[in-house]
Amino acid sequence: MEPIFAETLIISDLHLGSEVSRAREALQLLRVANFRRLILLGDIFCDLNFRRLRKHHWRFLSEIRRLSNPKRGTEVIWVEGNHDRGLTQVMSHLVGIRVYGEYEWTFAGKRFLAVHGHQFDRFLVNNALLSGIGEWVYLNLQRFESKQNRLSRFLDRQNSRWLRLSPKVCRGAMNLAQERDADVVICGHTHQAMQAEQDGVQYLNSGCWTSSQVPTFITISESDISLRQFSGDELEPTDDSQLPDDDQEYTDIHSGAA
Ligand SMILES: [Mn+2]
Repeated sequence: MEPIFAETLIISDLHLGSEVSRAREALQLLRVANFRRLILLGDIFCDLNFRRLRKHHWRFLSEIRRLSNPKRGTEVIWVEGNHDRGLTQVMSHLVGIRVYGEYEWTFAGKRFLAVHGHQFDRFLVNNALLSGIGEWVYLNLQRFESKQNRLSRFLDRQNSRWLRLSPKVCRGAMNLAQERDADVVICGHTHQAMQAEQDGVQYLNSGCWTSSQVPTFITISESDISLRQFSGDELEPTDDSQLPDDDQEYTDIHSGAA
């Protein structure tokens, strides 16, 4: 993977606490990339059940906390997703960063708007509970995908829901960008990385970091805005034996002042 230098790095839909979360690779990305601002664009968590968090999930959170230390000069922004709802208070205490519903900024003469995207998901807005259950099952069963056919069909149906959702979120985001006079609008939520441009508004979807897809992220620099795939193959494997056990990390992340 070539070196990453960006003013802003954006990732979404990591779903920490789910079996399919690619926390280890997300952590690798944070460690190899050079950036001044990090936007966590929603659904970083799967739910509020912290007991489901694995060693790498805690390690990712520790890294976020480390990055957000004011002395480092890195700005960390959390934009709330539908799975992160209710986490605002918890996260500001635990990791020490602010959580936004939407985040707007200006860089290199362009106005940017970052919003998770569930706001444009009519099915989710109208059937929050049903949709929540479907999505939970979808994420948790992905690991059995190849073993059972009936399950595969269910997962395919869920996948096609995401695919249908992709243009809807794009349209909704484009409309909001027009309203807000933004040049670039960025969403997650659909788990489908994509780019589009219409009437001078640029749309990007940051995709996801769960096992069924290639992990993707967005970088913004002075000269370009790119949607990129993560390939960790060339990276040094992390040596687990050198790291503290789960309990120690848990203490570590809870002990410092927020
Ligand atoms: Mn979402």
